Amino acid sequence: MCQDCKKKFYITTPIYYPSSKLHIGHTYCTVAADAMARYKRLQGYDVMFLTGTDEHGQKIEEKAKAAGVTPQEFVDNIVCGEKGVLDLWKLMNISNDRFIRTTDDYHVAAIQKIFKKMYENGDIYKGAYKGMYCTPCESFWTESQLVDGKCPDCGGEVHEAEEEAYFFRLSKYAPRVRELLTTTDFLEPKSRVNEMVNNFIDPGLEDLCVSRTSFTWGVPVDFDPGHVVYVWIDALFNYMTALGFENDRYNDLDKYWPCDVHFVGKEIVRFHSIIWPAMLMSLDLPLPKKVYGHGWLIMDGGKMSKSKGNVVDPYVLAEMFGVDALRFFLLRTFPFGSDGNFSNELLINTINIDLANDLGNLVSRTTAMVEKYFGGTLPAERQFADIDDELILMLTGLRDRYEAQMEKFQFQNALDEVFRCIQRSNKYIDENMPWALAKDEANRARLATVMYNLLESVRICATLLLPFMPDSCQKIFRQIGAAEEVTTWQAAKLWGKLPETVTVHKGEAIFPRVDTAKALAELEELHQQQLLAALPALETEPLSAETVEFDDFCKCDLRVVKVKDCKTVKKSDKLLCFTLDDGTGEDRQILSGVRQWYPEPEKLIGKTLVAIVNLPPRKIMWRDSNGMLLSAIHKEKGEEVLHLVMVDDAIPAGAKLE
Ligand code: ME8
Repeated sequence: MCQDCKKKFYITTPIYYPSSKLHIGHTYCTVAADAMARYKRLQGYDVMFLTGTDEHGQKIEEKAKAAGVTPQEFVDNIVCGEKGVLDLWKLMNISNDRFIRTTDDYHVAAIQKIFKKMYENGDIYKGAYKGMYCTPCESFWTESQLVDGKCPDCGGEVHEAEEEAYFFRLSKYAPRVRELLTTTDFLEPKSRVNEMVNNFIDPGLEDLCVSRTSFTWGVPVDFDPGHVVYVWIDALFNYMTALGFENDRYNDLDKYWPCDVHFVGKEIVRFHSIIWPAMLMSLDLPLPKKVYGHGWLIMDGGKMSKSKGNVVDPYVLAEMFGVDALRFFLLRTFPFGSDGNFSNELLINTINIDLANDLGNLVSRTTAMVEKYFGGTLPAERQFADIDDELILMLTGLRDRYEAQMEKFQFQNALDEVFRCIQRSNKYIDENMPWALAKDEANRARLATVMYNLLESVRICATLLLPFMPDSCQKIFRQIGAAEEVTTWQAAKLWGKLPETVTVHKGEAIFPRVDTAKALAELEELHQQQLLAALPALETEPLSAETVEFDDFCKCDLRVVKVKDCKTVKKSDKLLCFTLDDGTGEDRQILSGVRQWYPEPEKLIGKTLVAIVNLPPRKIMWRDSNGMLLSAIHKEKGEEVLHLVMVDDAIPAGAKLE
């Protein structure tokens, strides 16, 4: 069919904030959208799959400042740099057709035009933004955001203030948006509709402040310098500018708009189901057909976040378990509309049970038996039995059952259908006992039929698994000798598409079993490293709140000492034994637990240190220790680091410190 005659399907993910590297939670939605896009392509649709990055806003401006780079340099690094957003989507085998960055020139210019249009049609007006203002942070806060009446960022005083700002007449569209949500399938799952109506629309929608003057990293309002467009307006319109709305860069608006579905995380459903349609209504533009609000991957009882140290690195997981296993796990384990508890155990179990045991075994047993009993190529003889009918019926009906679930974005249920067939096929092996049939040459036709039926089952299941595990399914096709024309959507509903005398190629195990204990230990080790890396590099003890009397302090006799000798202490991995010149003419011996930081004690000989010399003598490891050397301690990545206090070598031994 020619490209133009094909039915169109336009799907989007949210565009990500490149304020830090993405984690496994971010990959969830993109993997789901990718599976959906691949599924629609398999069905024969002309698909436009869009993802991208949302690069403006105060947060990015602040992070860039802290990193000492420009905001553009900052986002360029996270989007295009090593292991950045683009690298991650490549790694995860994401088949997006387009990638938009909101800093792209064509998008910026289009946003300016859109803002102006809404200003000209009266839906954007200039007003005053009132709130509690924190001067050092240059930020407005609402009463409810304040912490004990103070700025939630710096804890400082706030005062009532007003700032010129533009507003969008969101209130005007409340009745139409309410109707859209309550009388159509615009927003799914349905539970999210109640949330929007009860929590936001019915309590009263206020007009939305859509410009800022407190920072500059945004799309400038071209007719009023000093104002930048509110980041959500800039972000939401990406779905249309990426097709060519108000720009010449692309020309696909007529082809793909209105969008078939926006996949979004639950916390941004409000923006997509209230603000977005209202703005489109203001411009008299067709509304997207659907917004689907998916749940979060939860870890340790909460959302993944860098500050909690529970962020899971998709690079690590993909390297350990394989990209396809990871993609599959995300969509197989959690219902798309609800939250799901992510754990490494669950990931490994899913791989071992579904992929290694069920699917992997079916493929490897089947191909191994065809090789063993027929040298790899099936003979043409057939002998069908009643027991085959149930399998064939189940497999030829699979595509419709799968489709019904995929159309509702119920990936988990769709995969359930496929895996029921895989399990049924494994049972079919046990029922038919090919190893017993192989014992008698008279069963040759029956054995060939059993093998053929199994290969057909694998073919159909792998075709429907293509959107989830594209590379692995191609490997399966090679192993079972399935050419491209028998792995199509049409062929997935038909039995007997493999050649009668098909040749298999048994290869490596496609889904190797994971050694659970070993993998968990490795992941735990990596997690600990990650926690350490997340700690501030340098930690120092808080200053003591307790005061010390001057006279008490003066009682400490602190002297400059020179190291005459320094040795390790037998049977102690902590201690060093110092022989010191303290200016009295007699050697002073001090034992100090600093060996860990000075593994070559002889290098300390000749150094000028500071000791407190009037402590009562102590016995440490049966040796006398007369005093204590002063040292400076801090923590680096959670590890204590110690430095002996060293002073200028020009100071003579015995000099008193005051
Ligand atoms: O919200 N589980 O960007 P973002 C599932 N720029 N999904 C998660 C998740 C988790 N643990 N953590 C994050 C933005 N997400 C805006 C979007 S669209 C016009 C603008 C999802 O990078 C989150 O729910 O903060 C959201 O849908 C997406 O990642 C992007 O989040």
